[in-house]
Amino acid sequence: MALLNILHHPDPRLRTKAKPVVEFSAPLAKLADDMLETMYAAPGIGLAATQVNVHRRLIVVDVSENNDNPYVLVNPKLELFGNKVAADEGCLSVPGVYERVERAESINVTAQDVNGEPLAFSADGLLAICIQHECDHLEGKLFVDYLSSLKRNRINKKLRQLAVSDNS
Ligand code: GNR
Ligand code: NI
Repeated sequence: MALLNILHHPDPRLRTKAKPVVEFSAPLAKLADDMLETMYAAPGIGLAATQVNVHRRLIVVDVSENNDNPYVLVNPKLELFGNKVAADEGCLSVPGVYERVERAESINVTAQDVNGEPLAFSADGLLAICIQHECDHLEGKLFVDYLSSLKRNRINKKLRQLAVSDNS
């Protein structure tokens, strides 16, 4: 087990489109374990491989109260349906920023597990929001992309200043 470093916006590596996972072997299982440990430690309710600078299609999610319901989704595909719902979102790659984002209320998910076995389920509520947020990361998309340019520019300025003070 190991904690992984999380990239922070506006790091250009967060804009990378992830490639499919094709090899289901021990290093993938280790990455999934390390991502779960990193997510719980943060603490967060989801983490995409992109955020730890691994550009493969793998996300982990756990929206349970007691951190006892982890999902590891490899090569996830989403079908969105239902109404749009607006909820406040945050992101471990955009620290300190919480803004309202509209998402589909419900999703059908197909994916593979860490062994390559197919899985399928439906979700709504926070789980559906979080899985949509994580799948966006795999496309190089961040929740701030949905905000007005005024808000986004303010966030970019604030985070660039944070990054500068980290390095000095
Ligand atoms: O921890 C997280 N909380 C959260 C809250 C509302 C909507 C999405 C999220 S995901 C976020 C962790 C993260 O950045 N995952 O990519
Ligand atoms: Ni995020």
